[in-house]
Amino acid sequence: MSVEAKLNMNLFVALRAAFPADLDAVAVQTEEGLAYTWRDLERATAMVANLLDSLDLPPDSRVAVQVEKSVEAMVVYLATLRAGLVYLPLNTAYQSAELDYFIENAAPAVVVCASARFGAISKQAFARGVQYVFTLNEDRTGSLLERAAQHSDLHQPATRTPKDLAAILYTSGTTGRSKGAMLSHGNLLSNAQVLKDYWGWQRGDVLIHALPIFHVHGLFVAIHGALLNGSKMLWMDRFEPRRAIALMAQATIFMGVPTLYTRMLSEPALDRKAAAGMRLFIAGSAPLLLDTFEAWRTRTGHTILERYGMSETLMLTSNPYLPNGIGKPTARRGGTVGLPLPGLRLRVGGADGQVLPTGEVGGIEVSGPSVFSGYWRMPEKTAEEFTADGFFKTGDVGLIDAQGFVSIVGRSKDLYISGGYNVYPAEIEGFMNALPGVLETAIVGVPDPDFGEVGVAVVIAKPGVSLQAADLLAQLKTQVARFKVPKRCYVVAELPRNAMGKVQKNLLRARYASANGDTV
Ligand code: MCA
Ligand code: AMP
Repeated sequence: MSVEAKLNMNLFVALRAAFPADLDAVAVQTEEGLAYTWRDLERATAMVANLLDSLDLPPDSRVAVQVEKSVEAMVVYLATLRAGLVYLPLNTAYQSAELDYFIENAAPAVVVCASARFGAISKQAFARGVQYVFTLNEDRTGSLLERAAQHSDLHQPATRTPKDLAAILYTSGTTGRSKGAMLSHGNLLSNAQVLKDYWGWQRGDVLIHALPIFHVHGLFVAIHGALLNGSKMLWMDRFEPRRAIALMAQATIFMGVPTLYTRMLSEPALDRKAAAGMRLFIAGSAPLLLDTFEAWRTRTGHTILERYGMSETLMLTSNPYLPNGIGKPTARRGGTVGLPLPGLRLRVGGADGQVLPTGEVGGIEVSGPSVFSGYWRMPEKTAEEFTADGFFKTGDVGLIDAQGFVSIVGRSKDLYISGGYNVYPAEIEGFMNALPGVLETAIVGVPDPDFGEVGVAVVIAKPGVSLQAADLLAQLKTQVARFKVPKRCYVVAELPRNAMGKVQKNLLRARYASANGDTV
């Protein structure tokens, strides 16, 4: 490697340096039977990066991508890093109003979408000042690859410093609109390196890549993990439990949100034999129920390793992989998210800003190299989320025990997590309140055996209006991502309120916890 390349702290350069010597070995294998070699990844990222370079964009220009999961979509991510631009992934579930906000707020120079959505998205994008809209489809067609094919397959990665922006990930909020968490090359690389060591990635590891690549878990934790270890990925465009179980015979590592584990547990094919060659099962993004942790151990003989993270901070804690500390075996403990990762400082803060002692419950606060620098163009919101001494306030409520294990016991923010996706009731209540005939809505998350939690909407109609719950949900589905749409809706005469007139969501949670909650 040249001295210049060594000084280049572009995340892509570090990932590329970890490619195995045999560039003709398979890097990614799809379920359709396609095999992409490491050389294919090298060449394809070079061609797309050259296309991006040819647009002559200022550094830090954003490339917003809303396409279905595919190996080519991953190539676009890596090429964006390579070209020194900023990647902005957008869930394909997002509807037009949601997309419009992201485009307006992030002001990307480039948007990539499916051909089927080109008409609507390009109109929106050009109206918001986007310069280029390319298409990319699941079947590898579209203008992006057509244009990239005209470019050289050699490319010198753009020089980046650890502080330079690599990606913006939008997270919703309890008030107002979504905020773009700014993640730098240094944030992403430091976290990937820590996880590579902590989880004992080794020669010969093969990852089943089953998660969407719009969010931290599938895009960073999984992809960076495999690439930084030069490991092959078995690529699932969509998770399907039986196929995932069948892939275990050729794999060693699986990463999933708890719903993926409960869905696999529902399959008779899951047993010790199916999982015999696996080394590690990792869960995160939502609480893993103790029942799931134990059922998995009984059925497969493997103990799931649970870890905890956020878009703003990347991975913060992990249950141990190897004996923790020097010669001290520490078991993975169900119901906890493990120990703070090396280099991260994690503490529990009290209501008055004091740091709480071991075992006391309070707000989890963190600082360290993977913690983001702030929200895109929102300095006030950024300032609100950090303590005076620079710790990020996660909004998760928990404790650290005497052995250093962290448990999350609640959240100070009003959100629920459904199948690994965060849903902020305030955002959806806003949409429902704007529907014709709706006076007021309250949305709560209630337990669900499949998604962990699901939303329930409780609605009051305007005087004299008769509302049908099913109609309300159908209308909502045209406006927001499906995973944000409550699974049940009840039209009621009044909502329970405290003396201050505030809706008592705890009472609604209790009342609508079961699928046959009261319909009024
Ligand atoms: C799909 N639906 C959902 C969800 N997913 N509803 C609620 N919650 C969901 N997560 C809707 C569908 O649109 C459909 O609605 C209906 O539910 C049934 O869909 P189904 O076919 O069962 O869903 P699926 O397509 O199989 O998807 C389920 C899934 C998926 C595989 C669990 O949601 C998923 O991949 N989740 C992973 C999310 C993730 O990667 N999170 C990581 C975020 P309709 O019938 O109306 O169409 S990163 C993060 O949290 C931090 C940083 C971290 O620590 O990792
Ligand atoms: P996101 O905003 O999508 O980055 O989601 C981050 C949130 O997911 C965290 O603030 C936690 O509330 C939650 N989370 C992630 N991993 C876990 C876990 N293992 N257990 C409980 N909650 C988790």
